[in-house]
Amino acid sequence: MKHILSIGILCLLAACSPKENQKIFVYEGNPLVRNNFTADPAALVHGDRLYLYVGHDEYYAGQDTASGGREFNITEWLCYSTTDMKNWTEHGAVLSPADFKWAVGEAWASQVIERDGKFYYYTTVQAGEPCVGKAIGVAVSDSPTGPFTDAIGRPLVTDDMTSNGARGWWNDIDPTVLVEEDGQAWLCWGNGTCFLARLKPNMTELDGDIAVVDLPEYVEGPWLHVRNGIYYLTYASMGEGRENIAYATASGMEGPWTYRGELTGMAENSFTIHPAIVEFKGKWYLFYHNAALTLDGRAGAIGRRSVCVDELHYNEDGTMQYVEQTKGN
Ligand code: FUB
Repeated sequence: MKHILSIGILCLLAACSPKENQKIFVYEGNPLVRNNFTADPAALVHGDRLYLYVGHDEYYAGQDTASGGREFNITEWLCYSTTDMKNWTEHGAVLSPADFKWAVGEAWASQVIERDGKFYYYTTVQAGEPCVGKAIGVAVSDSPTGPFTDAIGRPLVTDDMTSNGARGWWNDIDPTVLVEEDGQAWLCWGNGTCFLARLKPNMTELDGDIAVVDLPEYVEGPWLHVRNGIYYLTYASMGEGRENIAYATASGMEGPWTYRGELTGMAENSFTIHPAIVEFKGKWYLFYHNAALTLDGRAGAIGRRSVCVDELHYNEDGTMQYVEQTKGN
C-alpha cells in the first residue's frame, strides 16, 4: 500500500513539475510575459508552485486597421508557473473554446481553482445556439496544467439566467470563484453588473438565486479573496475614460460590501485592466495587464495586452495599499 502511495505521489509530482521541453524565462520586470501578448491573469497557488493562467491575445489579419467591432482574438488560454516569482516555466495552451462543444469562439477571462484534488477552470466563452451570447463554462482536470475537459457538456451560466442590464448578451463574463473554509463555494462574474451565486459542492451547479452586488463604477473582472477574516471583491472599475482597479470589503460573502476606493490607476496604453490577487510564500501579489509591450514590431493595443505583477501590501486595518504599477527594462 505504502509503495502504491509513493508511486502515486511521484506521478503527481512529475505531472506538476516542468518537463524538459518546457521553456523557462526569467522575470525582468513588467511586463512579466514578453514572448506573447497576454491578458486577464488568474493565479492559483498549489503546493510549492504558483500557476498563472492568461488569455492569449493573438494577432488577426486586419487587426492593425480595425476600428471598433472586433477588439480581441483570443482562441486559447496559456499557463505559466513559478516556484520563486523569478524563473517561469511555460506550459503552453491548456484550454481552448474548442474544448467546449457548445462554444463558437473567443476565450475571455477565467480562473482556475482546486478542490478535493480536482482543478476547475471557470471561463468565459461565446456560446452558440440555443444560448447565443457570452457564457461561463467549467472544465476540469486532475492536474493544474491539464488536460482540462468540459465538466458538464453545457454552459454553467447563460445569458437567459441573468438580467441583461446595459451590456445585453455579453454581460455573463469574467468568472471568479472562492471556496470558504467551511466548504461553501461562490461564483462571481459579470460585465456592467456584478453577479454572485453559491455553487454546489460539486462545483458545477449553481445553488439558489443569483444576487447582484452593487459596486461603484463596476465594469468587469471581479476577483474574490479572503485574508484574516476580511472578504475582498476587487474589480475593474471605470476611471477617467479607461478602467482602473477598485475594491470593496465585507465580513462575509453575503455582504454588505463597503467600497474601499482605487487599488491602482489605469494601465499603460490599455482600456482594460484585470486583477488577480494571491498570497505566495509569505508575500501578496497583484497580477493585472497593460498594453506596454512591443512584440514582433507590433505595439501594444487593445487586443495586444501584457500581463504584469506587483507586490501588494495591506494596512493594519486590512485595507489594501494603493499599488504603483512598476515597469522593467
Ligand atoms: O479579454 C477580454 C475581456 O477584456 C475580458 O473578459 C475583460 O475582463 C477584459 O479584460
